[in-house]
Amino acid sequence: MKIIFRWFGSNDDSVTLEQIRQIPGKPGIAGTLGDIPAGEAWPANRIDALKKQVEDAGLKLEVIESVNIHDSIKTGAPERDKCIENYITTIERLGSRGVKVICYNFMPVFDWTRSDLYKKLEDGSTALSYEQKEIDKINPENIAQTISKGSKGYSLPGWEPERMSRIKELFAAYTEVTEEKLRDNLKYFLDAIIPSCEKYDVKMAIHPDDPPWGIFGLPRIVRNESDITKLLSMCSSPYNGLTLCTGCLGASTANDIPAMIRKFADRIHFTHVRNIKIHSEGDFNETSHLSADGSLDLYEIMKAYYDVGYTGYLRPDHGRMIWNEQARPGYGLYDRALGIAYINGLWEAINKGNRA
Ligand code: CS2
Ligand code: MN
Repeated sequence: MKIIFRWFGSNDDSVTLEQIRQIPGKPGIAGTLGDIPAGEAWPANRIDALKKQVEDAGLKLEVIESVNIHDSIKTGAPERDKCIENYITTIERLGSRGVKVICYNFMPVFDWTRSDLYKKLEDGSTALSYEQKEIDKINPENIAQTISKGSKGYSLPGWEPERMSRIKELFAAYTEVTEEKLRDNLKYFLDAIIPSCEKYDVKMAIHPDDPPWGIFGLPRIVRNESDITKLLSMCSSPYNGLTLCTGCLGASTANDIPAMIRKFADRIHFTHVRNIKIHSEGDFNETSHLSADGSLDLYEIMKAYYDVGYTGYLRPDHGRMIWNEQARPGYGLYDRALGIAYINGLWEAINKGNRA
């Protein structure tokens, strides 16, 4: 496995490349150009500048998280062909500069959803949390304000102010989009882009829906094993693959993460490893990565990756805010760096234990 660290760029991240370089094992970067609106081709000079910046710091840029999908592609609106053409241009530009994996998601309107970005945990740290009864109280058209108020000035991936200002319109665009239609639209997109992915050796890695169940009446198609089986078989190229996010899928007790890793092994190109504490179905908060702190067994998860001979990319996912760090919710330095140290420890122990 290759450990990496998500970095939002020098204008939009409290963490620096110099700090990331000092994390044990010197992780590579999952980078992005967050200011380029979904639907547009990423300018070559901007990609070059990002690559240079990362490499000048002694790190590698082989994963992009995310190249976002324009809503017309998800709804199947006429502008989708232009947006897909631009997406292909982006794939070609990234691939010819050494990018190996693109992470993306196919969630309508919102990316991940939480009811609280600063839930206080018993030890005084804060973490993202989701409580169904709180979500049920929110009018989705106001959720943008709720979320952006909580983000303390950081742009949150998937909650870009520009999109949130059009939220009514976005909801309206999905009224006719059933799960089946959304799946057809994903297939249309994959059929169009995968030949370029093969040519430029860029693997697509879809992120599951977070949380992995329906919200606000919107369709969802990446929630569980059966959804994933469908999406991998709709386009059988290995370039159509998965970002297996343990904390995202693991929020539903129906998802057995080690079993999913073993089942989908050859199509997992990227994995997000994190833990959550499930209080009851639909209510959870994020925790430290440690198995004892959450509901997921990180040893079993890493053991499954070890057993399948995982060689793809792995990053710690959201962390808590600890030691008074001020950072984008979920994306501080400290708790994610602790996550990496723990993941490396598990991996080394499994590896050496296996040799004994
Ligand atoms: C999330 C997402 O996985 C995560 O940490 O915060 O924003 C994720 O990056 C996207 O859904 C991938 O497209
Ligand atoms: Mn994730």
